[in-house]
This record gives sequence, C-alpha cells and structure tokens, in this order.
Amino acid sequence: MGNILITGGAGFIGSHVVRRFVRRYPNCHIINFDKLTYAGNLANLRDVEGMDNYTFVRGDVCDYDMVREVLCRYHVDGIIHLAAESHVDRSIYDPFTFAQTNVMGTLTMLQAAKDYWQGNWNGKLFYHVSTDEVYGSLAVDGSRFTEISRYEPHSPYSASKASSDHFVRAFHDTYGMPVVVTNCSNNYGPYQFPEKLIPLFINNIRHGRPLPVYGSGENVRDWLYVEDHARAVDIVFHEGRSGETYNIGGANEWRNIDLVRLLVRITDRLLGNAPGTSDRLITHVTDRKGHDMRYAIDASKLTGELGWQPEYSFEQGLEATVRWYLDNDEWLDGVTSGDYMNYYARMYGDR
Ligand code: NAD
Ligand code: TDX
Repeated sequence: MGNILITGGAGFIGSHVVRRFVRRYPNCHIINFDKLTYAGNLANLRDVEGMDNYTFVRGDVCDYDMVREVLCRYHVDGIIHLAAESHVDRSIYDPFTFAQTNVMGTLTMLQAAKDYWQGNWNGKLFYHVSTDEVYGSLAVDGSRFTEISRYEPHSPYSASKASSDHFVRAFHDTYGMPVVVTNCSNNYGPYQFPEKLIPLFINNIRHGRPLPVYGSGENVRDWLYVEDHARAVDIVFHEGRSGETYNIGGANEWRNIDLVRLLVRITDRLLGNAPGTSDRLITHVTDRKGHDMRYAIDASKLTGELGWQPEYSFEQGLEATVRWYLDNDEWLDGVTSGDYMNYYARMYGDR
C-alpha cells in the first residue's frame, strides 16, 4: 500500500504508529490527519516531522468535505483510524463530544472512504482501532474477553467506541468495504497525556502531589506497552483478514493499587528518593461513576493467526516509561502548562 492516512497520529498511540510506519516503510507516504485537540501534540513526532514520506494535515474527522478532499489529494489506499476522544472521565462529564468525534467522526471517515474508493476495493483497507472497554466489565474470576464476547459498554466513552465498531462492520457487510477492527487493552508508555493513570501519577510523584486512587483500588486492568500495540497494528494492517476482529492484550493484569505501589517504588528509586518516600501520597478518593471492575484480553486469535506476541515485559516497559517521563520533564511541563498547544503555530506559522 502506497499512501496511508493515519487519523489521530498526534495523540499517544497514533504517534507511535506514525513513527513506526514512517521509519519502516520509506516507500509509503504516511499522512497524519489530526485535529490537534488538547490530546494532540506535534511535539510527539518531532523526530519524524522532516522525513520525506511524512505529511501532517490538520483536520477534523467529522468534516466530510475535507476528509474526502484529503483522500483524493493524496490518493489514499489505506486508512488507520485512531482519532477519538479517549478519556473515560471526560466522557462522564461531556458525552456529546464523545458521540460526535467517536461515532459521527468514524461514520464520516467511512462514508468519505466509500465515496472516494467507489467500490474499487482492490488494495484498499479501512483499519479501525478500538478498545477492550466495548465488552464491558469482567468479574475477578480468570475469564477474559474474546472476539465473540458480547458488547456491553458502560461508560459514554465505551458506548461511543462500541457504536463506531458497529458502523465499521456495517460498511463491510453492507457495501463490501475491506475493514479490520482491533480491540486493545490499556496502553502505557511515552507520550501519553498525563490525565491517564500512569503518566498522571508519575508527574504527581515528581511534584509531591497526591495520587488519587479511585475507590478501593481493586479494579484490574491488562497493561500493554504502546510499542507492542503499534507492532500489532502493523501486523494486522498488512496481514489481517478483511472483515475480521482481533483482540490485542498483554496478558498482564494488575490491580490499580498494586500498580500504583510499584510505580511509586520505581519512581522514587529513579528520582534518588529513599524507599517509601512517596507512599504517603497514595490517597483513596471517590470512585469513578460506573467504574468497570476488570478488563482482561484473550489475544490467542492474533497470536495463533498472525504470530504477534508482546515483546516488552512489564518490568522493562514500566521502568522505561518512568525513565522517559523523568528524562523528558520538558515535555511533561509543556503539556501540563498548555504550552504544547503553540507548537503547531510555531511549526506551521498559523497564528
Ligand atoms: P489520545 O487521546 O492520546 O489521542 C487522540 C488523538 O485524536 C489526538 O491527537 C487528537 O488530537 C485526535 N483527535 C481527536 N478528535 C479528533 C477529530 N475530531 N478529528 C481529528 N483528530 C482528532 O488517544 P490514544 O490513547 O492515543 O487512543 C488512540 C485510539 O486508540 C483511540 O481510538 C482509542 O479509543 C484507542 N485505544 C486506546 C487505548 C489506550 O489505552 N489509550 C487502548 C485501546 C484503544
Ligand atoms: O486518577 C486516576 N485514578 C485512578 O484510580 C485515574 C486517571 C485512573 N484511575 C483508575 C481508573 C482505571 O481503573 O486507573 C485505571 C486506569 O484509568 P485510565 O488511565 O483512565 O484508563 P481506563 O479508564 O482504564 O481507559 C484506558 O484504557 C482503555 C484508556 O483511557 C482508554 O482510551 C482505552 O480504551
């Protein structure tokens, strides 16, 4: 595939996917299409922004005319759709934005691709990046989500992602559009916006601020290093079967409270603090509304069919992540101060 449009490429996971594709496929033109909401940051891609096979276009996935024009201008064959509102807590306070971006934005991308490709499906692919949260919540009993688990979203975020997944499959079943969907577990790693658990807590430890653990802290998440996710996206994009869904997960379940204790230990050590220094920052606060108890992914379909497996152990990945945030305190400070929002203007001379 020659020309690949990646939506949401200035965000956390998107920036890792863009970097991987730009570097690994020099003969492919990678177009990063991103609105640059609060979660989009072009500083995440500083190392590839000058490369010949990379183009950034600022745009909204809900803008049909613009999407169609960009697909046409760059002769796009493949789309990897990551753009979304992604933070569960925000969705609880502002569900409309989630329905707009995640549902209408995905539908707009699908419709524009359908109209541009005009049934000429050969060599085309619409790849939709989704989440394990569409399957709802598991009991603490060893069960795991498979590709045929029932959809049972609980938060406005997961309801909007579930809806978008259904639209993608509907375009395959109705119009014959080649699509793949992946549903991945919680990602962690460099460039994650510090509203999500791991970067928020690393930043708070750095500043000696409280670490707000929701409820008892017994909720379980299945953590995957972001580069392992980006590699899975690469494999599924190139080798996945059209019309299929693949679950992606790290087989790496942690209770929040245990993860937070480990994070405190690693961060204190890397900051040169005495062991236990930041334990006092752990603070139990009111639980998230509708807080899903447990997520766990069965990725055996992806492993069996396409040979993917996580490469990073959690110990490696978490230590590398903490080290990255401490070494890149300028990035963290830029993001938390809002200064990163000016990066586009500095780079592209817009205001
Ligand atoms: P993120 O919030 O870090 O980044 C989202 C990106 O989308 C940002 O660059 C933002 O500017 C862009 N965007 C938002 N609205 C847009 C619009 N209307 N038009 C164009 N661009 C827009 O998100 P993330 O954590 O990197 O997640 C990326 C995708 O992966 C999402 O679809 C999310 O649902 C999915 N996912 C995330 C995780 C996770 O743990 N973070 C796990 C599984 C799946
Ligand atoms: O301050 C906090 N305190 C806390 O206890 C925050 C921000 C989170 N938590 C808990 C809630 C969750 O049980 O930590 C866990 C992880 O929270 P988030 O980082 O907000 O992630 P989560 O809600 O699990 O969703 C993430 O994984 C799936 C991503 O944000 C989604 O985009 C992805 O689809």
